[in-house]
Amino acid sequence: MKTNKGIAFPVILVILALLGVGGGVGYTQIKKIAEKRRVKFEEEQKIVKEKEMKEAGERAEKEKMEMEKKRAFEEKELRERIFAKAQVVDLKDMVRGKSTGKAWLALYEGKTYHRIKSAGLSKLEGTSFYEGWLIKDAKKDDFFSTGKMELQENGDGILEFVTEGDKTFYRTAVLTSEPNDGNPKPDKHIQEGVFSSKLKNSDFVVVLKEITEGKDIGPSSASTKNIEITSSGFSPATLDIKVGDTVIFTNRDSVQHWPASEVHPSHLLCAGFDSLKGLNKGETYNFTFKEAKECPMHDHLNPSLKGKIKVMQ
Ligand SMILES: [Cu+2]
Repeated sequence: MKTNKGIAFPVILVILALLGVGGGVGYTQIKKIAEKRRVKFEEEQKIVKEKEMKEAGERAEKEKMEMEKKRAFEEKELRERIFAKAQVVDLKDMVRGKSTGKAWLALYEGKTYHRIKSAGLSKLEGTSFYEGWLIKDAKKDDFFSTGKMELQENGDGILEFVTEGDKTFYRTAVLTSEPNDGNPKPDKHIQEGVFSSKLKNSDFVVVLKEITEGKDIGPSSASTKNIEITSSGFSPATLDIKVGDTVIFTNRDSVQHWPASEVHPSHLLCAGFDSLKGLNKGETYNFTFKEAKECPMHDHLNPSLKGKIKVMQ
């Protein structure tokens, strides 16, 4: 073994050197493989993430659509409940045809709801269409369009119109046929009906009980009370009501009045109770009181005219 010792050392060196080179090569290869794996892993992660994001987006979209559907359904149901309590008038056929129709008009929580339902209408030529109108005074050009009516194959048509503010002064409901000529005035009257001028504006006000999951939670005795505003102020000036009751303010004076809760001028004591504009003679404003509290009020255009509504449980 003695002779081998001399050789053994350089041999070991060579082996170590080879191992070193080999190790070096091996290390570089391992590094390359690791890098490849890392890139592959990152790519996979990216795909997984993208897929997750896409799925989350699709879920959100689906939820949004379902919410939209629900909202549309609830809105439709609300409309039906409003129209069930609205004023209704029969529409006369103005061209001696065989069509029939009805028109509805209501004021609910500051919005005007209007509907025309017709049957037996004839198909129009070319690009002509049926259009609804509410007219106050045709001579003074005081009218507005309530939109196009889509006609079904059988000649039935329905037109629904909702707008901010009280438009129940517009008592003549008309359905016209319109050539597609861009003329913004009503053309040929096809059907017409007039809501009686004897009706007061408060007759158009609709009050609904609140509904949650099909159950009435509002007080079953919810009712409507009237306060008139004259030059001497609110009449009655104090009123006791129950939660859920609606108060209809009618201006009986020749000058404008603006009912609102205290404190002038911010009107935040009973939030929402504020007509937000001066009411003209005969005009109404209604507010449903949903909280049991005292609501002192005033005329915003003449703050010395005061009153109080006490809302009880
Ligand atoms: Cu005020």
